[in-house]
Amino acid sequence: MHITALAGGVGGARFLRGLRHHLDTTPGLEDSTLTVIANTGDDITLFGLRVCPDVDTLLYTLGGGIHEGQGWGRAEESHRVQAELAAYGAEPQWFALGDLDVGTHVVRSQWLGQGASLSEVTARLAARWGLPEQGIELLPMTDTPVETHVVVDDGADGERAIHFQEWWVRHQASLPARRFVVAGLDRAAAAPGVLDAIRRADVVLLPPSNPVVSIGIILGVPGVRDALRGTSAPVVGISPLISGRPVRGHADACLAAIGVEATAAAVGGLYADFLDGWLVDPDDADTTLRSARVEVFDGPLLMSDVPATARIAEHALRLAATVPA
Ligand code: FO1
Repeated sequence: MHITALAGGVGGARFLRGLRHHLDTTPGLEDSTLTVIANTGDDITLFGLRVCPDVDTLLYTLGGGIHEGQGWGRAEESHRVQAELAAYGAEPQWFALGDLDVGTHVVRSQWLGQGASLSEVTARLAARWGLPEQGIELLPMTDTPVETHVVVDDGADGERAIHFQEWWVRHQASLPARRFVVAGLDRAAAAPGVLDAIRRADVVLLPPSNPVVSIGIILGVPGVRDALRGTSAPVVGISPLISGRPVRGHADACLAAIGVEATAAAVGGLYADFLDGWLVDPDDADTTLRSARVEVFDGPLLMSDVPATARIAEHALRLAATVPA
């Protein structure tokens, strides 16, 4: 079986690690392969280095190098480089760059500077983290540099656009967001392999990633939404909300910015034109979607550890086998 998934950072990476565990421990499914299409709207250039937070969270989580407590960045990390940058008064200091993590950004920036595409660079990074050996292909959604910006209310001064990371990390999504603008997205082309991976999959999954600034951004890449509408594979999504609240992150603030209610029903509604199955938590079992073609199922969605997450993935795959595509 070949599974294609669209993913953001922490939630998507943890779900996919559980999925890989489920496949590896289920007789007959061990040879299944996975293509992961990663959001790159979170990307940012800092200190001259290209940082791709969602790609790196996927690499480190699936490759066994993630800082489990944070959900992003490297395990056993130190911050000597950042301390040195601070001593020079270099900004920004609100974004924590660990020493091991800096190695990834340096090599990525070097390879990009030598003319490699983000897809090629990501494939080289994935090789170091052992993803191909696990049957996992990691693709950036596009090779075109794109960046999500948040238009915030600046009081008397009106509106101001800031980089997504500044809004998310520095302000913890506390500045009221009016809208998201993704610089470069309208001119971006899907990265090589992205559209084919959706069209040729046996199953397409939407992990419980942020529906606005992760999955929503991938859906904005020209051709992706059409590929999802046109694929013959069943498309199953997992709600990122439990009882109207994200387990982590600020999906509720993102949904408020686009005028969508923070409910499993409203999030499922964002995907209703291509979704076949929608998995919600038992706390949201009363969820109904306006689109009659999407079947709604419920099962525990708390990704408390790898085995619990593997059970969620198993449930999603069972739904994929039952819903009409
Ligand atoms: N998230 C934070 O909350 N604070 C940080 O200082 C921070 C640094 C950081 C460095 C590298 C990286 O790959 C990710 C990092 N993140 C940090 C996480 C990340 O920026 C966000 O959670 C995502 O972009 C949202 O998906």
